[in-house]
Amino acid sequence: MDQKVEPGQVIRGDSDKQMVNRLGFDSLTHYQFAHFIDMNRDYTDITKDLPHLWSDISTSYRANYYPHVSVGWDSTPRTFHGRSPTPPNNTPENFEKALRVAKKYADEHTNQAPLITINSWNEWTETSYLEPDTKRGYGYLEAVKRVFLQNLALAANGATAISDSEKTKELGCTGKVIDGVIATPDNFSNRWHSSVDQPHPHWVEVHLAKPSKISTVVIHFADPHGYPVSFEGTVRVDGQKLQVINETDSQETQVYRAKFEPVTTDVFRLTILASANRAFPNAAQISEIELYP
Ligand SMILES: [Ca+2]
Repeated sequence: MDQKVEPGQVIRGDSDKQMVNRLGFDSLTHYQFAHFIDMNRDYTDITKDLPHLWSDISTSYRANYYPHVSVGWDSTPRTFHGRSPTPPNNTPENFEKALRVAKKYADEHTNQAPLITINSWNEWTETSYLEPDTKRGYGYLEAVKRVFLQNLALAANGATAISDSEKTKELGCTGKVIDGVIATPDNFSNRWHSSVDQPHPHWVEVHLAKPSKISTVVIHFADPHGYPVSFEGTVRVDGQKLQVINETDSQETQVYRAKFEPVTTDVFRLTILASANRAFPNAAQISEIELYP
């Protein structure tokens, strides 16, 4: 048993391990890859080393070790000299692979909390941040979402979609509401577009692979001039229709998010009663519908 440290007492000569044990910490993690990993190489090579590095640390300390993932590392925004190695190829795709390695580690260590740490939300001066920017957009945040949240409405997860109608020049477009591709204001070709020959209401319906609990819907719109302003979302429960969202004067031009009481269902229908573009009053369009537990 290590000697207890009293308030004000000075202990010299301890190793990191001795000090952590002496102070009685019950968990450990890291703040940055740069503090425990050779950074002078490709981000994908760093990722390969993570599992055995974490395991070595975990077995060296009494406290639980929680795996850490850094978005990147480059401190030159705030330093003029002494440039340190900066690992290339920390793309959102490779960051996602590192997160999957961390999730696997957490899933395998069932004796501790399912927790990982990420550097960071907004460490811009070390070029390690999740926040969106002009280079990667929402790429890093989308990577976190893909790893830790299962979008039940994805075609890749067995969902299918039907709609009341499609625009003649975009036949087959209904499937685009569940393909995982999200329109941007500059390129909104990834969308379901209703017939322009029939008036509102229009609807698009997502059928899940199996009845599942959902409590969150995210709806991505397409043309920033043609977003829905009045719409409702319903689910089917025991053959009955249950309304979970209802908006009559929405001003959101790109994405709508809503949480509701958890409900188990296999069908979500979005019915659009009116859209914003008065030049095309019959047109309704949606780029993506996401459903989460
Ligand atoms: Ca889509």
